[in-house]
Amino acid sequence: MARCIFHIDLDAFFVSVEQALNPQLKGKPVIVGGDPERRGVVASASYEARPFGIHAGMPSSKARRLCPQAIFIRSHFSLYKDASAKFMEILGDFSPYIEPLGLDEAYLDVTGCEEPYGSPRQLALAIKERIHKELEITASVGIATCKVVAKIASDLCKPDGLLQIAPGEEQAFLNPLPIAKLPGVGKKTEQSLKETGVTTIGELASLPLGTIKRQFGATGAVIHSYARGVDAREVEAPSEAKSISQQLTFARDTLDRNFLEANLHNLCQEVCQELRSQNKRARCVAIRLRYADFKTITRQVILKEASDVTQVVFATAHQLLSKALAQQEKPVRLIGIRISSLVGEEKQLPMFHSGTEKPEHLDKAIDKIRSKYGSKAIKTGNGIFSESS
Ligand code: DCP
Ligand code: CA
Repeated sequence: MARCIFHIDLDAFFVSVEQALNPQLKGKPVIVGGDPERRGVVASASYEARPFGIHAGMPSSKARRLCPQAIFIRSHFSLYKDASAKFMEILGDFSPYIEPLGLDEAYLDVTGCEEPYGSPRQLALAIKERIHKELEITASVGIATCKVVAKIASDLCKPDGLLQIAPGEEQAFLNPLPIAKLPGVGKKTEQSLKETGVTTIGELASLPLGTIKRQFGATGAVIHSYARGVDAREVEAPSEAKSISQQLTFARDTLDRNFLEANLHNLCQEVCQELRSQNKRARCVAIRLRYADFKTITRQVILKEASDVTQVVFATAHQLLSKALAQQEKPVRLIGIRISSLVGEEKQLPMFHSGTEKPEHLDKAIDKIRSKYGSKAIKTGNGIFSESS
């Protein structure tokens, strides 16, 4: 029996949450994101703002030039997290097979769940209605026999849409669409395909598999299969987070080493606190720097032993920063940290005094105070500079 898979995506998510709280914002060009004065970027734009050319990732200052009457709102992540949790909970009432993708989208395998509703379409309408009733947010739903087609369908019917691709109709649906609509086709792949004259998904599907494999390797085989509407991936709950990251864009580009180190320390503190709250340790530490000219570098290192100690992670990140700064002395606009290769909580008991207990105690005490009074309540010496400058 063919599977029945939904891809459900909330419309203009951050904006919709703000509009639900403040109905005066409904029907207006609204932008949630960073401050236009401080090099913020657009996170979410209402559908009324989009005809002005505004989209996520665009500098907020540009968005304001394009649509001066738009209402700008700063992001409130805790609100979006709460709304997301409710959204996932609603979906869980309709099928146990949920695969969340970020905060506001999910795949749902509803094969066999549609019976009480009469049809997949009726089931999708019931889900949309529940979301609307409880969250005051519209959702768009794509229905198909596989994930990739469901995802493309939901994307095409936004906002407040419902698009069902009947079994057997996948190829006809995909054929005329531009290749950029296909998940897995990024800017580079799109460009290379265009250079060989391939602009639609149908044209990609009709290329011999060998040709596309030669050009793009394993990825080629995947996108070729997607282009034919073939995608055997199951809907499955994701494994736990594979990395934790934080980054910061400065109001002014800077070469001030103390300032960079202080900010890096604060970021390390934040990711390590999250790491410890998950009872995990990390083996890989990476930093990212974006220079004034937008050139971005990543430097990473594998630790000898996984750690959750802020001082250990910071010492490593600090070395990476020093090396990077020694190689290129250019003003920096963004600094970021990412810890990955996370391992579970089983810790080796130190046979001898290793000298690492003390920082761990310090971390514990800091975590406790920060979780009680907020992240600004306490900072260690290395992190103070960034607050006062
Ligand atoms: N987001 C962000 N920065 C981006 C893209 C997205 O902060 N560059 C956040 C804000 C969005 C949310 O993630 O509200 C969901 O992203 P979507 O791409 O699904 O965008 P929207 O939900 O805002 O709009 P759409 O109706 O197109 O899904
Ligand atoms: Ca969305």
